[in-house]
Parts: sequence; C-alpha cells; structure tokens
Amino acid sequence: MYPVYYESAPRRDFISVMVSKEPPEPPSKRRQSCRRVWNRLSRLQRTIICAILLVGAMSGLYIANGLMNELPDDKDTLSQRHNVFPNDNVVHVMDQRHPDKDTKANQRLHDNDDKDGEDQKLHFEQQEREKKENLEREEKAKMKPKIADAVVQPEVKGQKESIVGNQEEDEGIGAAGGELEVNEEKKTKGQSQVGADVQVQVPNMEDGVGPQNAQQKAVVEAFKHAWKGYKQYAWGHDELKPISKAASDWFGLGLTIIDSLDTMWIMGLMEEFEEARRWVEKDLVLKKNVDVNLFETTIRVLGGLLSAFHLSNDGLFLEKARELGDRLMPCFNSPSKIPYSDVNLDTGKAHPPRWGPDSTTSEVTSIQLEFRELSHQTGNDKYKNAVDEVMGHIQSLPKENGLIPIFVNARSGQFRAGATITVGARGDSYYEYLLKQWLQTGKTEDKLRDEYVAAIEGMQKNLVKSTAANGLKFIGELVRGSFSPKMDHLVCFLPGTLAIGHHNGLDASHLELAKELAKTCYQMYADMPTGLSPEIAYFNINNPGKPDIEVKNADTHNLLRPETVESLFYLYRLTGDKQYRDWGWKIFQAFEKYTKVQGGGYSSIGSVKDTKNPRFRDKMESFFLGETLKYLFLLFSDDPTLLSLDKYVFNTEAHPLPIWRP
Ligand code: DMJ
Repeated sequence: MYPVYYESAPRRDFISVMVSKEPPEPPSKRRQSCRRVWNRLSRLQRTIICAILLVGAMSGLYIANGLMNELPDDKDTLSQRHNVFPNDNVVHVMDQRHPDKDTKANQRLHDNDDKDGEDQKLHFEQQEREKKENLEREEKAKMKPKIADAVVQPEVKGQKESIVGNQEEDEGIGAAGGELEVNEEKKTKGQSQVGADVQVQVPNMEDGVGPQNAQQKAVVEAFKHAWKGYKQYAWGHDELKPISKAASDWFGLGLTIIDSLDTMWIMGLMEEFEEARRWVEKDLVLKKNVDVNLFETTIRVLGGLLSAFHLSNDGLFLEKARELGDRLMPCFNSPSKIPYSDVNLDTGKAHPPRWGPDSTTSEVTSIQLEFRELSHQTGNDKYKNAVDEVMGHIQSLPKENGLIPIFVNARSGQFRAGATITVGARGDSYYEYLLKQWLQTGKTEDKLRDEYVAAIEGMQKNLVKSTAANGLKFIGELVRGSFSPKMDHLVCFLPGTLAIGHHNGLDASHLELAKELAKTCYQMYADMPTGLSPEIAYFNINNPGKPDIEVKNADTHNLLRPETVESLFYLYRLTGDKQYRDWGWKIFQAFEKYTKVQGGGYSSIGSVKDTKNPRFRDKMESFFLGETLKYLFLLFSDDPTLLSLDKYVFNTEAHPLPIWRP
C-alpha cells in the first residue's frame, strides 16, 4: 500500500506529509523498517522501483545542466553592452538615452530569483525566444529604423571617444584675444577616426519616415523641386537664385545643403541626403577667410550639423560641428562677454556689426541650445559656459515686465536705451529660447521658465491688443515707449511656442493666446489676394468700419518664411484640431501657385497683393527647405512619435535637438 501511495503522490506532497503531519521516527528505527519493507517486496517490484529512481536521477541531471547553460546569457548581454561602450563616459551618455534599458534587464534577472525550476525553464525558454526576436529586430532596425528610434537610440560607434579628444588641447582653439589659433596637428588627431567607420542608418518609408499620405507626398515633391533647382544651378553655394538660375553666397558655407540635411532625412530622401553628406565631408571648408554672423551660422549650420548627427548617427557631422563651434568661439571674447555679432572664420577676428555698435538681443540669446548641445555631445563645457554666461548677464539686466529692448552693447553689456521692444525682428527668439532652454535640460532651470512666464505676462499686459472690426488678437510693439499696432510675420512663431509651454505645464491662458494668435497669423495669409502673408502687417484697433489688416507698400513681400506653418504644426500636434492642417494646406497651395519657379526652385516674391504679377525676387532662402517645408511635412504627419515633442526641442531654424534627461 505505502509504496503505491508514494509513487502516485506528487513529490512535494509526500515531503510535506512526512515533515508536517507525522512526527519523524528516530533514524535507526526508520532505517530498519525501510529494510523490512524492501525485503518483503518481490523481485519485479524492486526492479520497477530501481528503474523509477534511475529515470528520476537522470531527469534531475538533465534539468540542472539546462540551467547551467541558460544562466550566463544575461550576463553576456550586459557585458556585451559594456564592450560596445567600453568608455565610462560613453556608457553614461548612452544610459541617459536608454533610461529603461538597464532597468528592464535588471528586472529580468531579478525576476528569475523568485522562480522554481520549472518556471525558470519556461522563463528561460521565453527569454531565448525574446533574445532571438530582439536580434532579428535589431538587424532589421539597422536597415530601416523608425525615425523616433533612430534619433532616440543612436548607437554611437566609437565617434564619441574621438570627438571628445583632449580638453586641454581644445582650449587652444579659438582662445586668446579673439584670434583663432588652430593647431592643425592637434585637430587632425581629434578628427582622425571620425566618419571613417560610419554606418548611416536608413529610415523606413513605411514606418513613420517618408511621406505617409497625399499631402506629405505633395510636400516632398515640393522639396524635390526646390532641391532640383539648387542642385542644378547653385550646388555648394549658400542659396539658389531661381529666376536667374544662378547661385548666391552669404557666408559661403553651403547653407542650403546644411539647412536641408535633417529635412531630407525626415522625408526619407536618402539619395539626396547621401549626396549632401558627401559634400559636407569633401567640400565644406570651415577655415575660410570670411566674416560670418554668429547667430545665423549657429542656428543654420551648427544646428543643422548637430541635428543631422542625431538623426544619422554619423560622427562626421559632430566633428564638423565641433570645428565650427571652435571657430565661432572668439565672438565671446568681448569685455562684457555679450558676444560680438560677427567673426572671421579663418583669423578669428570678432567685431560688432558693420552697420552699428550693438549686437542684436535675440541673436546673442538664441545660440544657447546649439552651444549647450555641442558641449553635451563633445564633453567639453567651454561652449556651454560661454553661452550660459551670456544668459546670466542678460538675466541680470533690468527689464520692463520681462520684455527686452532689441539691442545690447558687447563692450558695455548694457541694453541700448530707448530701443524698440518687439516680439518680431531682433526680439523674437529671445522669448523662444527662454522656454526651449528650460525644456532642453529637462525642465531643471526654473529661472528660465520664470523669465519666460514673466515675459508672456508682460506681452499680455503691454503688447496684446485686438482689432476693432473682428477682434483679431495680435502682438504690437513698443517704439520709444509708445504702442505701435505693427506685427512682423516673424511674430507668428509665438503661437507654437506658447502651445509647447502649455503642453509642459504652463498656464491654460498660454494655449488660449496661442489659438487666437494662430488665427490672426492665418488671417494674414487668407486676407491677401495671393493667399500669402506679407512680411509686416498693421492692425486696425480704432475703426470698426475698416479692415482688420493693413499692409504698407514697403511690406508686401513674402520671403517663404516658416513661422506660421511652424505654429500650425505645434497646434495640430498638441490639440489634434484639423483646422490647423486645413490652414496649412491652403498656405502650401498658395506657395505652390505663386512662388514655384519652372525648372526648379521657389522664389520669394515682392507683392502678396498682386496675383497677376507677384514679382519674383529671385531668392530661395535656405530656411524654405530647412524650416517651411519641414514644418509642413510634420503638420501633415499622423504620427505623434515622429520627432516627439517630449523628446526633441527644435531650434529656431527647425533643427531638432534631443531633450536631455535630468
Ligand atoms: C530663420 O532663419 C529663423 O527662423 C529665425 O529665427 C528667424 N528668421 C528665419 C525665418 O524666417
């Protein structure tokens, strides 16, 4: 009876019965009774018991062996990660970008501690499957990553080490009294490996990158048309003159190519991207005897290179960004540390603008995102320190209701007394970068947020008014202390910025103002016969019998600017209201109708009021490809993870830079 019971009962039950329900017999007595039971068994019964015990022992050995083979795999996974990034700093940077990767791996290992043998086996089998699937996914991703993945999880292959170089050596570049001293030997050392072993990731057209619908396709066609003209007539120059089918240069840095890099990436135009990359590698010469504007070069070229680096994971772009950063650094060697507006890229001589003594306030306060990101990527704090010092100084100056005059002197460090206060030209991106710097560092620098909030309150109080006829809200200016109902198209960036601020926890009144201003900005297009906005509009605040918007003859031009479609993108992304898309589509169609040039390119026009003769100005600004078409493409995207606004902050030239994790 007993043996039958022992055999058929589960082993664990047997043990628990023996231990918990019956008092144990003394060992000698128990051994004797076992022997008696054994002797009473027939030979057949003994053989069966022996066979069962043998099979049991072999199964035990087999399971134990399986466990030994499985356990080291997780360790391998961890050590592989460390082999890929042997440098401590690199691991740290990568961890910031993969905040949950290690946590998940650790959780898996920790979970295993709680499992019994059978569960463990199942668990390990599942892990095996997962590992295989992951490997397959990684292989696929190498070929066709989602844009969101490609940019959030760049696998830096070696370039970090070569970029970081030697900090002391770096200090020699661009230091000393505004003169640029480039030690070629040292630079070569730092550059040697960069771009050599580059694996450019290819975005996936079906997977969130590239056009997904008819409207996006139309925008991509527009980009291709613009690119065709540029490539044919202006390749390597700053801009295309689409009417005369010629090129024009401002700094001689191939502005259109660099401004377009990330747009091409996002649109999935990989052939064009590769071609542009080759130009950057072979033909972009930064040691050039040319005076460049610090702000324009920073937002277009430095921003464009950094963003291209993030999207493609190609160290060439970071190396070029670093060299450019070094060549711009002499601007900061001013008595007040407010940077000079211009610098010669070869000699390093920095100076105020040719047309006046002062730097522009929005210019010196809208280079921070790019220089800070350069420090973040290179590990060299000098870039960040320089621009943070500028911000610190501007923060220390007295302001009226958080609003700033548009000029500041690089020698005295003081605002120009009586200078205009505006959210348009020369003031605009100061406000934009207050918010975006706060976002860039993961909302850690609350002083910047507070200054932004104070500035928006200052605008509400002093600059926001409504038209008499239809109550259109707009933002005017203070000229020598008096209100002027003038608004630049440039101000139309503000609705987008306000919407991002609200998305990040700022007051609901910000979103309300954003919606009102976006309506006004769209009206600046819709009210014009061509459907395109003038550069500047005046608003009628006194006479209800007069139209809301008046355009002076000198202001009727349209430069293909992005600000309105930029705001429409943010508002659509953050509210889901399709009206913003409809407005954007109408604006796009007007660009197509009145600015497209046969044979290739788009041109700014002289009059948005004249449908018969809009007067081509023969200029295609680089920001048309870098910003306007990019924001239109993003506006028509249904995928909120495409350059997620929780992961990226766009610089003022529409180049996405990653938000750091605190
Ligand atoms: C661009 O260079 C940037 O958007 C800048 O902030 C303002 N001007 C142009 C676009 O209009």
